Amino acid sequence: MSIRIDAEPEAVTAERASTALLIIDMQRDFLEPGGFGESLGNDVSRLAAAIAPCQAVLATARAAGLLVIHTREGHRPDLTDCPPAKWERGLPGRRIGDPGPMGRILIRGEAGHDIVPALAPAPGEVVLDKPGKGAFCETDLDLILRNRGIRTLLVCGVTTEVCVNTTVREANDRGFRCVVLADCCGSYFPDFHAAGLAMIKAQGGIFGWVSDSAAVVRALA
Ligand code: C5J
Repeated sequence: MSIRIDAEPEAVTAERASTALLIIDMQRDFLEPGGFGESLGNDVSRLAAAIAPCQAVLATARAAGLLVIHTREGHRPDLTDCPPAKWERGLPGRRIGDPGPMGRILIRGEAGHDIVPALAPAPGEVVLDKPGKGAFCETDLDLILRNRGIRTLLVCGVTTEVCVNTTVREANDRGFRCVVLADCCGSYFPDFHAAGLAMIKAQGGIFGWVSDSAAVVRALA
């Protein structure tokens, strides 16, 4: 069955069976008061604003039978999968693996690494642990999408300019069509959020489309 999603720079037509929902890094440490993100001085409400729109899209995607994939950015406790070039860029005492307010920072299994309860994965949904910013880097995401015949991705998550943008660029180069849902994404920096969306849809949609939760709910209803 075909769906038509209102988007910029133009509406997107896709097959429901070949469309997946990809929710990027909606983790407690990035979104919740008292987490790692807030400990760096960030206003986490800018990210938390994306939770309710994501919930609406997630409920609709589940009801429509779409493949749902949740990602989490994080590393093994021994940091063997954390490139030194990534680790060394953190502030001293606030580096990956250091003790944080919700457990060791960006370490798998720690409380802060979990997805926020409002968007908890349902049984059977894919949860993908990724060591990089992009969700394709050193993961089996490409394999999963191709095995399931996916061609179009509805993309939500944080942060717009880092993990969402990196993943969308990777996906575009691999031949997937990406529809980024503006109100389902967030950044600590409003300018970066706006620019991160603008550059996706510029020049006729140079590496994707930008839409929103209401348009996806309408399309899948
Ligand atoms: C994500 C980050 N998820 N900004 N991580 O965007 O470090």
